[in-house]
Amino acid sequence: MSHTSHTEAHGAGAAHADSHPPQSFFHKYLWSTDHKVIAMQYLFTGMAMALVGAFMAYVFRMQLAFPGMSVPGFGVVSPGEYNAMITNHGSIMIFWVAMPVLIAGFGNYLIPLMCGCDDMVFPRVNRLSYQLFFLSVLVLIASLFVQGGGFGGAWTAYPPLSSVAKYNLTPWGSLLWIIAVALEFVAFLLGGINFITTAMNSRAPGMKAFDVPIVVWMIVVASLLFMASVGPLIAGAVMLIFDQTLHTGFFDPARGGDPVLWQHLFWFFGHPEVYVVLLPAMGIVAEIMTVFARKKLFAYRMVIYSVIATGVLSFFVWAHHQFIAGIDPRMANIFTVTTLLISIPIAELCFVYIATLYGGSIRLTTPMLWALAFVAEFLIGGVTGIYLGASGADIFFHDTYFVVAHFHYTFFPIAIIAVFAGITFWFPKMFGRYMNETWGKVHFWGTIIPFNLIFIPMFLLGMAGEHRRIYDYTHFPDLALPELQAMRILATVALLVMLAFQLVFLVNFVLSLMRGARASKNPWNANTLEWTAESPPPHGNWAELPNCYRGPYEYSVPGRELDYWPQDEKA
Ligand code: HEM
Ligand SMILES: [Cu+2]
Repeated sequence: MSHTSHTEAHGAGAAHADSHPPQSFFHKYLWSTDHKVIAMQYLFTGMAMALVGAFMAYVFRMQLAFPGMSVPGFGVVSPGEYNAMITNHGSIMIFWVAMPVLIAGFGNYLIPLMCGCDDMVFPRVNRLSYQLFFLSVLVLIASLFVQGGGFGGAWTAYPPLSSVAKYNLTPWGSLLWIIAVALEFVAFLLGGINFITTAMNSRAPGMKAFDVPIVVWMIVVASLLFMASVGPLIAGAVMLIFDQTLHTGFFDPARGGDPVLWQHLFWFFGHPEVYVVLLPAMGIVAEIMTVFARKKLFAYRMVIYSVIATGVLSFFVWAHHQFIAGIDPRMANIFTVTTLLISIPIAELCFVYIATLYGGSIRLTTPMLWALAFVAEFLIGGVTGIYLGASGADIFFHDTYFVVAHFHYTFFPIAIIAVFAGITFWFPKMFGRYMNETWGKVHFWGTIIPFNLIFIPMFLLGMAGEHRRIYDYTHFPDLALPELQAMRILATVALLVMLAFQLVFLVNFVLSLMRGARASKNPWNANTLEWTAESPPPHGNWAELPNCYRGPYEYSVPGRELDYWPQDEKA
C-alpha cells in the first residue's frame, strides 16, 4: 500500500468527517456498517452463546457426577439429550464463541483502529457477514427444539452416524446443525476478505508491513488459514446434506462410499482451525504483555515467520486424529513426525513471550494476569498434545478423557482466558470507562483455580481408561469405581464454582459500562494507533487519520524520557 492511495481514499480531515454523518438508531446499531458496531455485535452474540455452551456443560457434568439425578434448571437428562448437549456444547464453543469473539469481534474492532483507517475496505460485506452469522445462530438454536431433538453425533459429525437418520434418530437436528455450520462458514469467509484486504490496503501512511501490530498479523494469517482449509469441508458438508436428504452414499460403505473420507475432509479443516483460533489469542496476549512489561516484543520478525511456518505446517498434521481409524500405519509415522514438528514453532512462541517478560517492569493488572495465565495454561495443553501426537501412545489415549483434558487446556486459554485478557485490556477504549480492578482480580482467581480443578482430574480419569461420550458410567463397573467417581464429582463441583464466579464478571462489566471511572485516550500508555483515537472512538474513528512513524513496540527506549513512544508521534 502506498502513501498516495491512502490519502486519496480518505481525503483530508474535513472531507472525511462529512462522509460519516449522524445516523438513526436503526442504522447506528442494527443495520450498521461501522466496524466497531459489527465488532460489538459479534462480541455480544459470542458471549451470549458462551452462556448457552456453559449451561450445556453444567447439565452434562451434573449427569456425569450424579447420574440419573434431576438437574436443577433442566430436569432428568435422557441419553439422547446428553449426546445433543455434548455435541452442541463443543460446536457452540468453537464455531459460535471462539470464532466470532476472537476473529470477528477483535478482528473487526482492532484492524481498522490499529492500522489507522476509518473502516473496513468493504463495510457492507462486513454487515452481511454478521447477518449470516446471526442467521446461523438462529438455525442452530432451532435445531435443538425440532422433533427428535438436537444433533448428537459429536462436533466432528462422523458418518454414518451423522448421515443416516436410522442411526442418529435426529433427522431434523442433524440437517439443521450442518446447515448452521455451513452458514457460519460463509459468514467467516466474508469477514476474512475484509480483514486481509484492510490490513493490506488501508494502513496509515508510513506503516510498513513490519510496523503492523502482531495481533493484526495473527488475525490476517488466521483468516488465510481458514480460507485455505474450509473449502474441502464445505464440499464435505454439501455431500453430507445429500447423504441425509437425497440418500446418496458418499460416506456410506454399503453404497460404495467411505466414512473415512469425511474424516479426512473434516480434519483437513479441523486441525488448521485450531490455529485459526489460537493465533488471534496469541496476538492479544502479545499486545498485553509488551504494554505491561514495558518491553519491546522479543524477536518480532521471528514471531511473524514462525506464525507463517506454523500455518503452513498445520495443513500436514490432520491425520493425527485418525491414527486408529484404519489408516495405513506408515502414514501414522509420517503424521507423528509432522505433529511433533509443529510443536517447535509453538513452543518457540511461548519462549518468545517469556523472553519479552524477562527484565521488564511488570505491572500485574487484570489483563496482564490473564495474559500470563494464558501462557501457563496453554503450555499444559501443548505438552500433553505431544503424547497424543505420538501414534503409539494415542492408541491408548484416543477418545479418552485425557483427550478432553488436553483440548480444553488449549481451547479454554484461547476462547476464555485470552478473551478475558482482551476485553479487560480494550474495555477503556471500547466503552470509554475503566473496569474495576479488584473485582477483575477476584474474577480472575475465581476462574483460574476452578478451571484447573475441572480438567486435571480428567487427565487422571483418561489415564485410568475412562472413555469419553459415555452417558452413565455406572453401566461400566470398572469405570464406576468410587475413586474415579470422586474425581468426576470434583470436576463438576469445580465447574459450579467457576460458573458462579462468572457472575462477578457480568456484574463488573455492566456496572463499569454504566459508571466506571472515565478513561482517557491512552490509559495504559501504549504505542499502537487505536490508543490515539477518542475513547470510545467516534464513527469514522479519527477526525484526521493518523500517520505512522515507527514500529508498535518501542517501550523503554534508552535515552527517551517517556517509557513509550506512540506510533503516530513525529520523530
Ligand atoms: C466451561 C467449562 C467447560 C467444561 C466444564 C467443559 C466440559 C466438557 C466435557 C465434559 C466434554 C465432553 C467430553 C465427552 O464426554 O466426550 C466437553 C466436550 C467438548 N468441549 Fe468442553 N467444557 C468447557 C468449556 C469448553 C470450551 C471453552 C471449549 C472450546 C472453546 C470447549 C470445547 C469442547 C469440545 C470441542 C468438545 C467436544 C465435543 C464433542 O465431542 O463433540 N469446551 N466439554
Ligand atoms: Cu489436530
